[in-house]
Amino acid sequence: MSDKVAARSKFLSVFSDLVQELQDVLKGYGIAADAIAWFTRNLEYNTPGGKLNRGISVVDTYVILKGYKSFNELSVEEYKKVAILGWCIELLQAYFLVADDMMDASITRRGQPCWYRVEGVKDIAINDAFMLEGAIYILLKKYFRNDAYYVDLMDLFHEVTFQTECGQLLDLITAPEDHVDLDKFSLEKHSFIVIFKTAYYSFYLPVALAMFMAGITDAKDLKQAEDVLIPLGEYFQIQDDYLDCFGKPEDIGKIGTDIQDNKCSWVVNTALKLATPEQRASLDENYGRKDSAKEATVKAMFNEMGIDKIYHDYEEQVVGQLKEKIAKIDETRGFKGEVLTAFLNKVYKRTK
Ligand code: GPP
Ligand code: MG
Ligand code: MG
Ligand code: MG
Repeated sequence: MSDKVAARSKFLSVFSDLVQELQDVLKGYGIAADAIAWFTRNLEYNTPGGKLNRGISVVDTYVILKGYKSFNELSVEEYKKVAILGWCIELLQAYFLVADDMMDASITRRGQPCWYRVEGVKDIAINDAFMLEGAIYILLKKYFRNDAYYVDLMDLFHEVTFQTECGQLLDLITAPEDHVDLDKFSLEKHSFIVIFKTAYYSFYLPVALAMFMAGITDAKDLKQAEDVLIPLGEYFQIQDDYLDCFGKPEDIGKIGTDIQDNKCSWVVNTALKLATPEQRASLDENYGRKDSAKEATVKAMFNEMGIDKIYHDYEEQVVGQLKEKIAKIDETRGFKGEVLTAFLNKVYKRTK
């Protein structure tokens, strides 16, 4: 078994305990058995099916900060706690995705139908999303209430959740379904949207959680982490936008919807910057329409404009800048640049 497969399978083994523990909470409330079964199905359908990068990153970061060679050096209790923090991010992600897929009218997620499209679910998915979020705080309380940093963890989850909701808000109001106005878009607006809707919870949160558990919490170190992880998360979401248009559904596990959904994505913003008046007129007419022929016209134009090459140039440039920043990390208080390099390596040139 490769180290990566072993790390994933150990992390997954904690999930079954956690399901059991959450079921016990519901049993304690005396709720009907079919509600427990529903909640279990919600947890199992929506939480563990993805890449688990965010969750496993909490473990990886903690291992690096503590100076261990691998997660095998953690005690059983220590592993469980850090993995619970990882699963709390995966629950947060599950909560966001269940809701986001309804808002984006998406079809598939992680190679299966979006939860709200599963037989019999529909709008119950809204409550299911809330319950995935609620599970985070049940677990934090169970495992961390006696730790001095318990309030820091809760605070961080609350703040990052709110930041993500702010990003989602701007994402949604910039892309109304019934009215296309490409003048509303800009790369600056795009940058705000993606930093808030993705970078905080996907990149800053896993590292900050591991830092709290490892006791490396000087404000200067949290800031050093944030200063690299936010631009790294921005790059990651630009990849997501790129892959939505140019990726293969069998690689990314979802069918791109950004063009038809009128999304303020990096791809369209880059095209708008370069468009001739004719190309702009065609974008005005074809972008953001629920019509696959119009979508194909837009895609053909993106290809013609060489967006693919611009993306790859951007990627090399941003990765170079991030490496320079990481090389300058001050490690005197115990924070380590290696944490950030590990993240960068997971993101660079991903296809899924
Ligand atoms: C994903 O963006 C956005 C989120 C996961 C944040 C959702 C936030 C909420 C408060 C619900 P996306 O729509 O581009 O992702 P995907 O392409 O995976 O659907
Ligand atoms: Mg979406
Ligand atoms: Mg969305
Ligand atoms: Mg996307």
